[in-house]
Amino acid sequence: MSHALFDLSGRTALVTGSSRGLGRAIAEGLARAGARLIVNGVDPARVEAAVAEIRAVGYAVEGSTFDVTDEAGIIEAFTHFDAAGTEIDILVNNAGIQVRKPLIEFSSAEWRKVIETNLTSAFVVGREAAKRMIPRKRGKIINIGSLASELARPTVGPYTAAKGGIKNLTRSMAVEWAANGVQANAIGPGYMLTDMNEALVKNPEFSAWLMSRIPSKRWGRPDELVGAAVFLASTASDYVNGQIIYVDGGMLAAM
Ligand code: GCO
Repeated sequence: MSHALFDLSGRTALVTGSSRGLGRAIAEGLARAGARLIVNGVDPARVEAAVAEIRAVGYAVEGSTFDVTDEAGIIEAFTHFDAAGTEIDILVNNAGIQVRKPLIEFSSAEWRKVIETNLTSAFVVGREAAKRMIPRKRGKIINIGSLASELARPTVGPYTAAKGGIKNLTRSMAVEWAANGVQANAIGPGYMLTDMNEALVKNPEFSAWLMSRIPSKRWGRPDELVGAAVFLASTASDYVNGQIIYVDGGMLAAM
C-alpha cells in the first residue's frame, strides 16, 4: 500500500527510452505506484513487447514509438496524445546513448549524435510536454542525468557534456516553469547494471577501479532508481525544483 503522498493514481507518465534498461525499470516503478504508463522507444517491436509484458502483470500501459532525435516525430506524437485526450502529467526524459573513445577521435557528427540523443531530446520532448502542462498548472518533468553531470572520466566526453547540460537544462526548466505548477528535477544514476554498461562490467580492471571509488562497493540495479523517480513524480516533491538526486552508492561523496 503506497502512502497517498507517493500515489500516482490518475496520473499518466511518458518515459522515453523505456522499452529496456533504466527507462524500463523507472516506467514499471511508476506503474506500480499507480500511474498509467506510456512506453516509448524507437523500435516498434521492442515497444510492443514491453507494452505486452507490462500489461501482462496488470498495469495500464500503451506504447508510443518515436525517435527522440526527430522533432517532427515528437510533435506528431504529442498531437496524437492531444487528439486522444491523453494528458501527460509526468515526463521522464530517459532516452540516451553512450559512445566511448578518446575525445580527440570523435567526429563532429558522432559528437552531435550523442548531444542530440542525450540532451537536445530532453529539451524538445520537455518543451512539447510543458506546452500542455503549463495551461493545466500542473506537471512533473524528470530528466535523467548521470554521475557524469558532475564528474568526467576519459573516453566519454560527448556523453559527459550532454549530462552536464541535462543538469542546467533542468534548472532552466525549473526557473521558467515552476510558477506554472510544473516541477522539473533530475535523477543522476551512478554506475548501474544495464546493457549500456555491459562492456564495463566485463572489464576486470574497470570494475576493480570502480569498486575502489564507490563507498557501497557494488554496481547499482536499475530498480534502485524507482524510489527517487516516484518521489519526483508525486505530490511529495511539489516544492522541489531544479534539483538533481544522485543514486550512486555514495560515489560523488567520496574523494
Ligand atoms: C561510462 C558509463 C557511465 C555510466 C553512468 C555513470 O562509460 O562511464 O557509461 O557514463 O553509464 O552515466 O553515472
